[in-house]
Amino acid sequence: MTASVNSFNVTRIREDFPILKETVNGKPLVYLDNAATSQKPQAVIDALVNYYMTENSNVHRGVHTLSQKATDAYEGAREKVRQFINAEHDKEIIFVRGTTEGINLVAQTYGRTHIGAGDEIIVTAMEHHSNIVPWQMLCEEKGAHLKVIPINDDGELLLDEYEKLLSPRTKLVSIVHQSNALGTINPVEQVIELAHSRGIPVLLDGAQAVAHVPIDVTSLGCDFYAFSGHKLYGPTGVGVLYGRAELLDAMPPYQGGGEMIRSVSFEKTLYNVIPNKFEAGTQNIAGSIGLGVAIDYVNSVGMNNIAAYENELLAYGTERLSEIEPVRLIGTARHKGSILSFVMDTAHPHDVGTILDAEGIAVRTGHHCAQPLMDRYGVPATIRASLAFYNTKEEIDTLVKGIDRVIEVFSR
Ligand code: C6P
Repeated sequence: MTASVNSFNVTRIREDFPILKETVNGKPLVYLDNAATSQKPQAVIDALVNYYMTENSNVHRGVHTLSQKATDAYEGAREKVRQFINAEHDKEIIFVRGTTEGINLVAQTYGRTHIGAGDEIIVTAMEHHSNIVPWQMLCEEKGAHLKVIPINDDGELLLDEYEKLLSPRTKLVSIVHQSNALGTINPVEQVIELAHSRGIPVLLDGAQAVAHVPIDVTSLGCDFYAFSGHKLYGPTGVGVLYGRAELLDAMPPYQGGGEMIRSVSFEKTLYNVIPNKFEAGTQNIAGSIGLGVAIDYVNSVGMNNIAAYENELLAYGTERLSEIEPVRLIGTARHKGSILSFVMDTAHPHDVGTILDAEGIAVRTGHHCAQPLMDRYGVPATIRASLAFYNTKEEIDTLVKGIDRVIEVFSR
């Protein structure tokens, strides 16, 4: 155990998240659905209330004091995001609705400009639908092809197969940083190096990774990085697309409207510079400010502390679940984030989820928006316990007791 984990005070941290005091079905809430969305610390809730009570105004549009305050707070949040992922420039941070919108933005702008008939886009077998469907839509429109990097039974990418897929027709590699359904943390450095050595840009879907591992887009060297605020303890409805300035500058706009223009006439419209070029219309101002406060919060805990503590929880959970006979873990990669996905030979995932809910335990059951991955494992669905840094070993024990209850019910 490292010194940082020793100094990690989870009891103290739990005090910051009011919802963790709730009861569900008469039992204390055990929230293990953090990959779907994370809970919000009081500081983020207060920031939203405070914004609407004291600063609410539109940004970049008024000379009046409130508008200036809101603009400063909004642009301040952009700078916090920049620092958090270590991007070089603020203008490389585009506020979007979430990971889904970030990937669609790249598909509809970069993709439509650079990808044509016969070209290829590479994804992996473990993608969320958000990193499959936008590319399929583009492929259908352009006559391009989607290529899929296979995985082994542990849920690890087959890098040799990846290398074989790279061809002069490959125009983009778009892969998930951490799988939402398996927990696998992909070797993105190697993936990027192999693509870049052939001049191919790389997009990383950071929806899950951003809350669990420190992200440094500059040292990674990725071309695009997309994530959602709500998985990083921030509000829903806001997310980030990072793009290298050189690429964003050259891309056409995504949506047209206010803010994204420099001048408009009926003859010709001139577009704004980045990031405004990609932020058409009134943005989720409160959400962006709330995301900035969520970043302050996780920074105060420390991303390295979070990662170390969650690894400890994951190891404990893996050990406990592996001891249970009918439980089969899906996703046993050597390098994993804090996700425990499993099936039980004796019970359907939805029944397991319902019984656990009666015990106050929130897990997600289903295909986790990764149907091709479920097909790869030959299962329709899994039960997924996804852990955050406010979870505890005692909660994992409660999960184990809940699974014992499932076994009892199904053995009758
Ligand atoms: N995964 C889950 O329960 P949005 O919905 O845009 O915030 O995020 C989409 C998304 C993209 N990529 C990955 C790897 C994701 O995990 C998600 C969201 C949630 O696993 C909801 S389906």
